[in-house]
Amino acid sequence: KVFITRIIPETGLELLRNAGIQYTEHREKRHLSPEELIAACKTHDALLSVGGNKINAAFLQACSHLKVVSLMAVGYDNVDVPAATALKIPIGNTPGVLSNATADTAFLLMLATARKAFYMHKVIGRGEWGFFEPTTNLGIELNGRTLGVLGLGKIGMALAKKCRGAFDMPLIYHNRHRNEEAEQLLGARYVSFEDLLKESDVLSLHAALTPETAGKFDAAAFAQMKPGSIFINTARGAMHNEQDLLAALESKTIWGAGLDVTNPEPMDQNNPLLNMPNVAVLPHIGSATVEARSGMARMAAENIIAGLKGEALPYGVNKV
Ligand code: 8YV
Repeated sequence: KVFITRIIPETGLELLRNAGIQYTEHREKRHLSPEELIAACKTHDALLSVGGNKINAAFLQACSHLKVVSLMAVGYDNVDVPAATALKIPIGNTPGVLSNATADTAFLLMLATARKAFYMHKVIGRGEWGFFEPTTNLGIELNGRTLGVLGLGKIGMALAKKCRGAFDMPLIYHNRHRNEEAEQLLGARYVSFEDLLKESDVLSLHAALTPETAGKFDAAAFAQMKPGSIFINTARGAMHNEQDLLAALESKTIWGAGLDVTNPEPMDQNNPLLNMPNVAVLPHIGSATVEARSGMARMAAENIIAGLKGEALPYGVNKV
């Protein structure tokens, strides 16, 4: 029996049913508390986790009977993987299938920010379209500008290819490892983190949230970026300091920002970022396409099926 923390696409549920696996879905529109999640998992053999439930050491110790914890997400910063490995609990995730959707979201935010699109939409809604003047409502063009990527994995590569095709953007990146495919295929240049800040016209985050990347974009980082630059975060809100970002935008230290992830989530509806012309914010919809979500549900279910059989997970994070 599997406990599923949210309503998920049929592709995943159908696979589970066909494998003869029973499941319970938490269908209420609210987060489960840590105590409720433990209580639910006590009566199940596996967990299919959606929405960043804290899979920490306390949870894993309380639920050490679980045969598999399958995340319907690529990011696993919410999981204490060493604790899971020590307890021999396999952890699965869903990489690859959401790369295009998330890169599309970053691309959308870049363009929306550069042309103040979300703000203009609100201006019309307020009845303030007004009188045309050639010097107002001006954005900036992305063509030929330098794309900087922090974390050049599958999602960063998907974005870099789109930006090369659409806007002929040169690519620089900073990463834990060199990305030879990017260097050969796209002529990408590996740079230090400081040079990434200094040289990017658009700086897009595609790294995992780790102690190394948490809070990395603070006042000191924004101060090193170009005045005409755009900051894009579709990775995790905890990588940027939102007050520092607001200050950098207000002081025109940077040109604009596009966020699909915020800190905290959900973002407060009165957050001043929502009223700034050069800012575009989305409610964590990076992977929210029919294609990506049905693929993620399928992969998450495949991990459950393998884990319950005691087999290695097809999309495993740890070796147990
Ligand atoms: C998910 C995500 O929607 O995959 C990830 O890491 O952030 C999103 O695709 C979210 O984590 C829900 O589990």
